[in-house]
Amino acid sequence: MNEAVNRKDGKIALSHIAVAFVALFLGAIAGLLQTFVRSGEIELPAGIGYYQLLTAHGVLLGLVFTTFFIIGFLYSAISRTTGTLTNFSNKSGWLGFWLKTIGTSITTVMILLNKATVLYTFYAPLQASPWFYIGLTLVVVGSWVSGIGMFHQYATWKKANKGKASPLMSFMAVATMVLWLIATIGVAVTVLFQFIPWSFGWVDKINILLSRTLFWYFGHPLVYFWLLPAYMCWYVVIPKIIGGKVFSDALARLAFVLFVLFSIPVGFHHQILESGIDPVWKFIQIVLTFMVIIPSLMTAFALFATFELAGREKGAKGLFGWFKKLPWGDVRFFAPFMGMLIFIPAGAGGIINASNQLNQVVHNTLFVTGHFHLTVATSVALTFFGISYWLIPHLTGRTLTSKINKLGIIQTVLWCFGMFFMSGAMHTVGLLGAPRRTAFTTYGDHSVALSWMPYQTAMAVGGAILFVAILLMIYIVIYLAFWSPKGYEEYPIGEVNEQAEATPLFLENWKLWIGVSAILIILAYTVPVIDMIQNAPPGSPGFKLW
Ligand code: HAS
Ligand code: CU
Repeated sequence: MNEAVNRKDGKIALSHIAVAFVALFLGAIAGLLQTFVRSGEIELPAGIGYYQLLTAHGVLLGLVFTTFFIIGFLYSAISRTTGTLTNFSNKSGWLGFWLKTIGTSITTVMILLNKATVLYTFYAPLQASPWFYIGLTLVVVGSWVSGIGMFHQYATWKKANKGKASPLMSFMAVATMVLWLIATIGVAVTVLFQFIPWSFGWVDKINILLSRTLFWYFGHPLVYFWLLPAYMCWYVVIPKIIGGKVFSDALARLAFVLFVLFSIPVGFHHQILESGIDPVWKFIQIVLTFMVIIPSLMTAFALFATFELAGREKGAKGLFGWFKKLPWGDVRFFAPFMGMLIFIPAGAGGIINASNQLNQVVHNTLFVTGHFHLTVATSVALTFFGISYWLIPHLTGRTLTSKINKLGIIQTVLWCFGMFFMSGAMHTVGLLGAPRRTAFTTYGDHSVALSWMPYQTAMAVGGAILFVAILLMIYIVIYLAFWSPKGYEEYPIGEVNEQAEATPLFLENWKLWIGVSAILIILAYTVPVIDMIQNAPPGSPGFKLW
């Protein structure tokens, strides 16, 4: 097995990560300004709209930062664990990168020109310029090309190592991309067959309910596409950093398989309050939503076990003695760990969202915005930062210095503080009824709306702290890429605990898992989608409300 990612292959990962951090920086500026507008502190200059910024923020952070970082990281994981990339995988890596980058540029320009102020969910009947949708299509097609490149590499390894379980990291990368490919079919169908013809004016009307359903068919697994690479770090990288072992290879693989099975047929939990869907089908999809909580609970269990076993190995005593043995001063551990810790309340918030009665209270309020700033913007983002501290120097042939390690710890603490204020205020004010996706308004000085104001100020304070943290992160990334001393930084990959059971090979039976996944999707979606098409209302023309 190669000790390092091959330099030539490493460039694919590095290029993706570079675009990811540019997007992070631009998206963060939008985020900072939003919190200020929303709290009534400032008005935007030069005709920039609040919703325009909100679109830029969601697209650049939710879609661009994540997708680029993830594909870069997965490419590095595959090439680190299966050896030098085949010619085909290398070429696909680059083709995928360029398609995604061109697509992202088109989409971003359309948003900046104020021709696509439709938010990152681009709900119909809001209608953007067709180029916005074409840009998104290129991003999706590019990600497919990248995925196919990874599958090819994995298949080549499998052929050369018949009868053996693949390296855990590669398996996880493949599972993540399988999930992504199945999920993106939904968004591809709605964009190609609904949004593009409609925005060019080839057809006058769009079936709104169908477009939203196809969006959420994709939109929910999207959140696991963000989460699974973080889980790769938690399952495989963290054990190595803390001087422990992967608790169980089989459990980790099973968790990933369960995500492939259950993360797609659940989109209706975003549409609980959407009319036109029979409650029976909502109920079925909510039951499946509760199934997809299980692999996260398995992950929590495996992590606690990993921590405890590593601690006992180092002489920890008692129920919680292991806690003191964790390497608190190592940012490669500390940043992802804070991500895990915050995933406990973040996941609890998700379970609240998914509960029918409670969803009536929180839907379309800032509570939901609070939820996803804990999940994707803290658990996932802090883990991605945690990965960057070693991955960037690993790929550039440099080292993580103790000064940057310290700065990284400060960065993590600032992030948690900022998020505490911002997301904490969002959750609370959401329960008081403050809607999400709105600019500053007091609704004619209504007393209820006025009671939200202090929380919106707290959101702005949190947003400002987070912005400082972003600047620090950007400095760290640039330092690690260009200025850090030359040397070798380890790519940490944990070994599996010897006492764990051997991994059953059926876990790698992709035909089986993709088959079961297809059955679940057909079960959960066929009848309601036919109903949406057959009993569709007349359809809607496009609106540009900005
Ligand atoms: Fe969610 C809305 C339900 C997870 C992201 N979610 C959103 C949106 C986003 C998002 C972006 O059912 C908004 C979309 C929009 O714009 O409208 N979500 C869930 C559920 C889960 C969940 C049930 N969400 C996520 C993750 C996300 C994410 C992960 C991003 C990465 N979410 C919803 C629902 C809505 C929703 C509704 C729609 C709301 C509405 O009405 O609009 C579950 O997957 C959560 C399971 C997680 C757990 C936690 C396990 C804990 C672990 C950590 C262990 C810690 C350790 C360290 C070991 C059960 C693994 C501790 C150490 C110590 C020493 C203590
Ligand atoms: Cu969801």
